[in-house]
Parts: sequence; structure tokens; C-alpha cells
Amino acid sequence: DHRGLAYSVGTTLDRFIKLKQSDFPFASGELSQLLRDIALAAKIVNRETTRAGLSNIGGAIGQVNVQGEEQQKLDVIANIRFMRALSKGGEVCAIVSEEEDSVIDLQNSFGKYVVAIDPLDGSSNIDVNISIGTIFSIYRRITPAGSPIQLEDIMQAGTEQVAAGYVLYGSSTMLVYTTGCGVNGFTYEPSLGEFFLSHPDIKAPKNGEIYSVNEGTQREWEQGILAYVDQCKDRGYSARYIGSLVADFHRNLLKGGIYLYPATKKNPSGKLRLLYEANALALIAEQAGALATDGTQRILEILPTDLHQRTPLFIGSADMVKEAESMISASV
Ligand code: AHM
Ligand code: MG
Repeated sequence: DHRGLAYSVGTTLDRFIKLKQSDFPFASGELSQLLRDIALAAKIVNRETTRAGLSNIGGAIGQVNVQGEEQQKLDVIANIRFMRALSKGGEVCAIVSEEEDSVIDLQNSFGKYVVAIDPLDGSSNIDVNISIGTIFSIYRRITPAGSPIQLEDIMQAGTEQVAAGYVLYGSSTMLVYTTGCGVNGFTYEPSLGEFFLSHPDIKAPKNGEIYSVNEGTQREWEQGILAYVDQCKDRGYSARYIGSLVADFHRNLLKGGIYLYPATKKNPSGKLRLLYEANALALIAEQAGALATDGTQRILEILPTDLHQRTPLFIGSADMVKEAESMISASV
């Protein structure tokens, strides 16, 4: 009924993007197209991930690819798929990827957008058939169209994101994104090849009873983290840790909980990357009423100085993150 709600559960992603286009301050259709490009690449990567276990036996069952090439690692394949989708669309001028040492300048100086992406995160889980994800952030370039891209176009604070999202390749594949007007989640229906709105206007519970942290590194934590995690235990919270950021984040977003990746000896600034892991999830968290901090400041306000810089990350239900932050700052 076009006179009723413009969208509802079951609306396709394409239609939803079109209906929401007026939410963008600079609605020209290009950001919409960019989101569609990302969704298409996600479908392709989804297809590859569902076959990941078959790649080694592909030859045995006669499925060696036409070029007869050796199978590439899935994270490399995912990078190629997303790079291709982002460079062909024409909306993007530069890409930062976890898989690439330096900025990819697409030599498309009229492209309005800069994308930071982790094409396949949680790579240690690929080989063992456990959930993995894609994480992306979209920025508008700052310098004028037509001129060469500059470092300032790339090194923007997370607050400047115009859109961000993730794809979770889990028991179902989901795409969750925000353009700064709330968060919506779509579930992929493989037999139809479409994402359908399944989680409209996601709101994170204010509080939760799940904590997610790699406790194997506990001996390296600072006092405040130890105290906070101890408190979680005193309260009888559940520990849940997949080791795939997207999956751990997604569960806590829906159920209420906190994810922690503190500084450790091996990773004195934490492990996760600001530009293509922390920022996107921080924007989604805030848009859903949750929070993200590095222990002392809002993730979204950190000014990046390095493409691949790392940050400690404490993200999830607002009350939990606030409490963790106050215990961390009290101990330093
Ligand atoms: P990756 O980019 O090499 O896949 O590493 C990021 C992943 C996150 O998905 C996950 O939350 C974290 O690393 C797990 O790290 P650890 O194994 O140290 O607990
Ligand atoms: Mg990663």
C-alpha cells in the first residue's frame, strides 16, 4: 500500500535505499548507487564464503575454475571483489583497505566518496567455518572534485562518515548499515538473490549481560579493564567471544552487551584498526543508541594520523561502555 508506510519488514534493500534517498543532505543518487555496489559485492563474497569448505576438494569434484588457477585465499578474493565493485561504480575516488598497504587512488577525481573497508574480517575463522564479516565506512571527499585526492580526504574523523555498515556472513548473511538516520538490518535470501529488510530501526539495549573479550590476554590488561571484567563476572554475566568482530558486535547490538579489545603487550594500541574496523561500528553503535570509546575518548572523534592505525575498542550497550570507561579512567 503506497499510501501507508513507505517500507516495512520484507522491503528489498534496493527499494529501501531508493525510499531513503531523501534522508541524505546531498541527495544525488550517488551514495545510493554506492550502497548498491557494496551490496552486490557482498552477494558475490557471500557466494564464495558458502563455498569456502569446497575449495580444497574443488578439483576432486571437477570444479577447478576455468583458468585452472590455484584457489586464492578468501580474504584476498573478497578484497578483489570489493575493489572491483567500488572502482567500477564511478562514485568513489579513493579506497583504504586492510588488504592494501597504501591508499588506492582510483584516478577518478570526480568521484565524491572515499571508502575505507575491511573486505573480510575475522580471517582466522574462515578455515573453520565460523562467522566472518565485511566492514565499511563512506566519507565525502573534502577537497574539490576534479583535483587530485589529498591526505585530508582520507584522514577524516569518524564523525564525518556519511554512511557505514557491515556484512555478517553467519548462519544467515546480513547487511546492516546507517546513513546517520538510524540503523537498519537486511537478511539475504540466497534463492532470490536479494537482501530483505528484517531488522528495521535497530536500537541497542541500554544495558546487557554479555561481555566479549579475549581473556587469554588478561595478564597484560591494565587495572581498570581487569576490574571491569571482574565486575561482569561478579554479576554473573555471560562470556561470549567468537573472535570475529562483526559477529561479536552484532550479537551484542541485538542482545545487549559489551565488546572489549584493550591494549596488550603484543598490541600496545589494541589490535583493531581505526579507519576500517572501529569507526564504522562506532557510528552504527551510536546510531543505535550504543557507545564506542577507546577508554578515554569517543572513537568517532579520534583524528587519524596513519592509514592502518590501531585503537583500543570498547563498544556496545551504553551503560556498560560508560561504566567500563569510568573504571578505566579511574585506574590510570
Ligand atoms: P583480522 O583483521 O586480522 O581478522 O583481525 C581482527 C579480528 C577481529 O575480527 C576480532 O575481533 C579480533 O581480531 C580477534 O583477535 P584475537 O584473536 O586477538 O582475540
Ligand atoms: Mg580485520
